[in-house]
Amino acid sequence: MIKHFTSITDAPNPNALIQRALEIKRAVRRPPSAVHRKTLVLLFFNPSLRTRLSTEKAAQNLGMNVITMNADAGWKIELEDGTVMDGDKAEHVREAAGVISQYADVIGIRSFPTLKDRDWDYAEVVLNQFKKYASVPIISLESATVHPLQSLADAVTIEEFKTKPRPKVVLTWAPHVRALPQAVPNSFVEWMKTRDVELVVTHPPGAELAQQFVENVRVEYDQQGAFEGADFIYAKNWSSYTDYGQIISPKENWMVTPEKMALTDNARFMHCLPVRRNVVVADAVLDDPRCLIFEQAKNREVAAQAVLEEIMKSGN
Ligand code: AN0
Ligand code: CP
Repeated sequence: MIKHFTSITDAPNPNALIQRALEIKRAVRRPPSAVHRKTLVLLFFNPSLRTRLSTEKAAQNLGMNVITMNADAGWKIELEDGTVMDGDKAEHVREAAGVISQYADVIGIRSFPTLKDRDWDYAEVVLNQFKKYASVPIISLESATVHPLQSLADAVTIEEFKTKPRPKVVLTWAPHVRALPQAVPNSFVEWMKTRDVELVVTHPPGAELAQQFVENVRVEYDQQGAFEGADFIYAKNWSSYTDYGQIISPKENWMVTPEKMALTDNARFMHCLPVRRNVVVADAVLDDPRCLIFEQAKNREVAAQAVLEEIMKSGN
């Protein structure tokens, strides 16, 4: 029995501890399968409410251990190969990813774009360096350019709430006071393209998304025209891709209002959250019973669970 463990003087028999650690290691190496619990390590380089809670809960539902690290403050990691590390970055991603892989069976990473260097962001340097140097599977918790767990949950939600075989799904740009990533719209479009839906993207000039995402997608600059006959309105702000990272400020008001929703075919309103009330969307739309924001948030859990289960099935 030891009370504290702050120095060797706290351990009456250091050798006993060494031997016990080696014993544990041998047992862990050959685990009875029912006892060995898989471990998920979640690394957040940016804050999160939904992704963090839903992914932790999904992992717990599967009987996994979860370790979450908030890496948004103070942990500066070197991502470039071959650099002389004489600046402020104390650890290279090679070691960080390699070390986390010693504890984790799966690693989740949330990493927003810089919104300054488009090529760097769209090369997905953070995610790809972890993928390259970790020895276990990597899950995106929203990377620089996509947010697949969100889009999977959104696709599940649309599947649940559609009342027509081929609903009209409208992704509308909406205003915001800060420059936000294109990850959610990029991903939403990518996933909707695989579904049996009539997809329309509407945004003001200057808000064009990257060609690789919107190729063959109907884009309309007239928001109200796009809303006509819609079954789902999915609102999201994003900053400019062409004038990279800049806030777009159109002359007309692109906020989603009850008046605009009245143009639809009694559409359901969707947003990934967090949302700024009366900037992105009016209170009356969010508080209307046809709004699906909590259903979307709820579906984040089953989406994450389905993904984790699939990864585990692959024998990882
Ligand atoms: C983030 C974004 O636009 O990517 C997170 C959305 C899931 N949104 C905000 O920071 C408001
Ligand atoms: N929608 C979403 O991913 O929210 P968080 O940023 O809170 O995780």
